[in-house]
Amino acid sequence: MGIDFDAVIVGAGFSGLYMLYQARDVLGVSARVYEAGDGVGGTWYWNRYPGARCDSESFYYSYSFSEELQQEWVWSTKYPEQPEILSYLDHVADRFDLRRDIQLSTRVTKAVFRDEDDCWEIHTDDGAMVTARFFISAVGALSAANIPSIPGLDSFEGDWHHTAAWPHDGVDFTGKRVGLIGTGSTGIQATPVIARQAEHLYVFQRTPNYSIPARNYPITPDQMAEIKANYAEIRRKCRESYAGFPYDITDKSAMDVSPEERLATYERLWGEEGGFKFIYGSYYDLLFNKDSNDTAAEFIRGKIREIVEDPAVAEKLAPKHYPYGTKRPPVDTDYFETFNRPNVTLVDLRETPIAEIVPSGIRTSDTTYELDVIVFATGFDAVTGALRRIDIRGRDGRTLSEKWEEGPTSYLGLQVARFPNLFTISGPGCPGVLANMPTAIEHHVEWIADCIAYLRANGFTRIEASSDAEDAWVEHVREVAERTLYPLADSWYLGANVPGKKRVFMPYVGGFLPYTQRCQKIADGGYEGFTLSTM
Ligand code: NA7
Repeated sequence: MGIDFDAVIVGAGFSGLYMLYQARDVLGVSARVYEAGDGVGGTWYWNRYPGARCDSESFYYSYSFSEELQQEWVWSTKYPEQPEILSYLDHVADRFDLRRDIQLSTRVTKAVFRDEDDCWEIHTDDGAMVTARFFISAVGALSAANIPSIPGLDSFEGDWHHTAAWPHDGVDFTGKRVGLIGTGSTGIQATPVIARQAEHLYVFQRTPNYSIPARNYPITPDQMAEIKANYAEIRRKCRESYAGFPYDITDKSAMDVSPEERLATYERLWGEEGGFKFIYGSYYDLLFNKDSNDTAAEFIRGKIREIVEDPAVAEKLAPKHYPYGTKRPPVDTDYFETFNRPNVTLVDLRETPIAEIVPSGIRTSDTTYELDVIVFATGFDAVTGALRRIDIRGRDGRTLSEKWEEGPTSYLGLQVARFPNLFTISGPGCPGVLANMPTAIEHHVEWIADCIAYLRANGFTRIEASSDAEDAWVEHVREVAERTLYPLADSWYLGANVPGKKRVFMPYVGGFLPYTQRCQKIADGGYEGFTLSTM
């Protein structure tokens, strides 16, 4: 039986585009990408909600693999908006002539491993089936939308949208009463923008968030020239860091400095720098030491109380029940300020939970909010959701979804035992979602490409993570997470946002550099923990 492709890749976002480039143009193997959307871009194709932008700075939230690409592309601002990132990815697809191997508007529905000839049968929603030696998931860790099953949604007479499936021609909120559910990074970006247009915006908050101002600015030609001249150093810093960000890491604990010095640091990071530097460029132990964390958390609560004029609203917006940074820290522009607008109301769902959706709006335990539009900014079935929605069957016929019923397992976040020749870019158990994604993605893609090159050079047709290596890695991921404050929050890192999802801390928090070094050592040692074989 012949095989149609060396590699089939699912998804044409940051991961899938680069995986295709590596497979086809670097390794020289045949590859096909299937993408459900009718354009490339992944996250940046789907998330078109008002205010959607990157929380990482443009000059490092981008590919590093091509010097020409990074030298020719010009970013307009520190934090680009969704359309700009989408046009960057469109440019990448054109520049590297990737489109001819991408089949758009096609969803992979099923994939079955064929034991007899070490290949995958991949089924798509157009009724076709192709075979491939390697099946590579580039489906994205934050792509399976989480729409809560609130009773009565079907009865709602207005419009409703999830932020990750936003209409391409936009939504006009003018004169509308809007209810927005969710105050994660997405809700926090969307709130100020919707509030400026809507007649009235009701923000339904289940958990308040420690959001840091972005301090966005346009990048001048001189600044861009300086960034371009320094790309080598910026990229080196990203690769050698704890989380893929090019920030200078301090070895100081927040408890090692005087209260005055700490306050000055936090004021500078809040007032001038903004964004992720607050967590990744302040004190090394904010995520390890509760006392240190308390100093940052209290500082942020103080800022919320300063900004929000109504003290009762400020108290509701000030997070108190989990440490700062243990849920993904949002980055905002005028989020807390928006609650001073007369057309914005905060609804605290801890006090008055949603009872149901009714034809005219949302009914909480104490009143009904009359609405024309409901916006679900309720996040994702993160990391595992998109893969579990595909019927993937490994060598014993068991599905990946069944295997992960009791929590996700993987070896290095790259492979799953009993699923040979399946690679999972940004799978569970890797630093990806905690890191600067493009840096983490480039690492995974290059590791997979090197692995395929090794298998081909040595005549192997199959690679599979051993169950022992997988068990040991899952245990290591758990044990490293236990040493941090992360498990103290009900976050999507833990699957806590999806009812019924097994609570397992999914990202690897042992540090990006130690992780990549370990992956390299495993590869250099002939893929320790994997079984390599020939048909
Ligand atoms: P998040 O960060 O998961 O935020 C989702 C928000 O929706 C969060 O405030 C949730 O509250 C809330 N939520 C979820 N389900 C419900 C229900 N049933 N009722 C009320 N509120 C609910 O998703 P985002 O899209 O904001 O961000 C995802 C990632 O994208 C982000 O971390 C970045 O990496 C980019 P909760 O906190 O669970 O109580």
